[in-house]
Amino acid sequence: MSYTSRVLEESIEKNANEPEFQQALTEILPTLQPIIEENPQYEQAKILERLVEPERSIIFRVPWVDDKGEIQINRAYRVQFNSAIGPFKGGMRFHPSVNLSVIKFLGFEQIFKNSLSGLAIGGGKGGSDFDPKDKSEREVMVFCQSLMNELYKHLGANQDVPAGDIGVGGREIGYMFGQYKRLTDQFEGVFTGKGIPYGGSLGRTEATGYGLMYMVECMLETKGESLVGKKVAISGSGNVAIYAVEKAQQLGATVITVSDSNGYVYDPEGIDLALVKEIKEVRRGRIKEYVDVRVNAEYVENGLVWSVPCDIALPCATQNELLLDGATKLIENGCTIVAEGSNMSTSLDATHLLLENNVFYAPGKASNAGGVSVSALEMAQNASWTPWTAEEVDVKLRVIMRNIFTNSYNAAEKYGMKGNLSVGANIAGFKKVADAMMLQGAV
Ligand code: NDP
Ligand code: 2IT
Repeated sequence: MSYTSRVLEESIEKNANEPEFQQALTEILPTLQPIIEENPQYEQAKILERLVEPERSIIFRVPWVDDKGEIQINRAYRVQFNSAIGPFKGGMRFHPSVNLSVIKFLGFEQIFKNSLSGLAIGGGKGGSDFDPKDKSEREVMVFCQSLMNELYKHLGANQDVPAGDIGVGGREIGYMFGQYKRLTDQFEGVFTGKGIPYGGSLGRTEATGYGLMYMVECMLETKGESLVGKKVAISGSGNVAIYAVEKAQQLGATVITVSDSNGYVYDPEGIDLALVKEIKEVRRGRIKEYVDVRVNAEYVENGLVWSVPCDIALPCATQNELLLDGATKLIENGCTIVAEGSNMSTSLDATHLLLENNVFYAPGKASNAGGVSVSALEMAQNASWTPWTAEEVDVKLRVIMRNIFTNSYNAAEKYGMKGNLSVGANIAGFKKVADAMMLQGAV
């Protein structure tokens, strides 16, 4: 049995109740086989056995008092997966579906993504099963403060630097950062995605969505095409989706869908982004409100957004949102590019189907790396007490996304899998981390 198969089998058994983590392991480990064969020292040094085991996992209670005066208890996590190439770095997710398996899959993916960014950031992820959706401003604040009363002990600008993810945006980061500062008396770059008045980077809010479109530009260039005139289907209507819509429109595409967990909107004229921002960023409302204003658009409750014909599909909501049925529809309708804004958007069987049908596919760890990359740029600005302009950040983001594309593309080609960005991204991300671990001894 090959080394990668053996470690996969052992880690699946060891993490028996963690389906999302198992899925990430199954997606990544087998693709590393060629680089493992080329570098027998990795097996000797048990690099894979070490890589699949987080350096530290913290699970803790978050008690808080709701608006009725009742005590509520949530569970929170921080999985500090790998710090071989830099401080732990990765977002916090607040969503009722959060559990250890979800946080571990996200943290594991983050190791490779952060390495691909070319910047000095290790992999980590955290979150809680808290649902900010139905909570008042005060409840969100006291929850964030209570969570930090424990988490602050494990964070630091050179130790572990969280950011946002599903359910965690500028508001939540502000409350968590404020509580960290209060508890430690330190003003340091311990979160990214901070507000601009207190050390946030210009361009971080837009970075994931914009970066995704810069990646799609690179994919199109290989076919001598551009975004002009392309029909783009996007799922989600949160941070990543909104700024993917914005950049896609700026680059000449027509975005025809957005969604949330209740349904999708199909607007053949092109999504009215100002309206989506008003509903989602200002009112924190539901996407179905879109058709109250844009009466010619259609709202489909619980529908399959991937059944809308498009040239390019960009899942930007959550994991496993593009399954076999969706992939089949996309292929039938002539879609030629799928690039993931969300993490592990596509199930393994759906990914295989897309690849078999020559759909050019970019995995989230490559195509959504713009967010964490600008986070690392925020850390650099904080460390030097010097803010950069939005233009400087955007230029750097675009260069980073192009490098990620090229490095992933070239790695796939080198190992005889030309065009398979999934394999390429895994190999390119793995190499730097593995070499850093080798150089640091058995740690
Ligand atoms: P937001 O909370 O801003 O938005 C999430 C969107 O996805 C909402 O429209 C939400 O709908 C929808 N969604 C969430 N969970 C589900 C679900 N279970 N089923 C269907 N729809 C769902 O999060 P982000 O935009 O920040 O994150 C979206 C994805 O991008 C995640 O996978 C995240 O890990 C990834 N990502 C985020 C980065 C960032 O910088 N923010 C960076 C890289 C990746 P509803 O309101 O109904 O829940
Ligand atoms: O999945 C991700 O890369 C993020 N949620 C962003 C992480 C970060 O530290 O900016």
